[in-house]
Amino acid sequence: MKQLFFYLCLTLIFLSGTQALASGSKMGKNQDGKSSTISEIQISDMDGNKNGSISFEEFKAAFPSIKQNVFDILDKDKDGQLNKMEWQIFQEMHKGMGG
Ligand SMILES: [Ca+2]
Ligand SMILES: [Ca+2]
Repeated sequence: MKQLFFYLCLTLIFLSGTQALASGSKMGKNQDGKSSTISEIQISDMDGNKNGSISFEEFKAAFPSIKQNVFDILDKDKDGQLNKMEWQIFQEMHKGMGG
């Protein structure tokens, strides 16, 4: 259950991170104060060099408060990039927590 707690912490980090992403006007639909949810964010929204995966630098650009160890947890195969599948795993996890 320790891991579950950790993912809850992750969600809090992400929720504060999505505010930054939304205010970057990329999403352009949060004028009424509604925040973007994790499940609405696509790889392509973060993929600065359009190679189909997210480096830590790209990830941090979208979520300035993110830490390397958080990225490492999401990076299941440890190749230093988040691919679509790894991102979807996190999105599913997030949905499972009622977010
Ligand atoms: Ca990339
Ligand atoms: Ca990976």
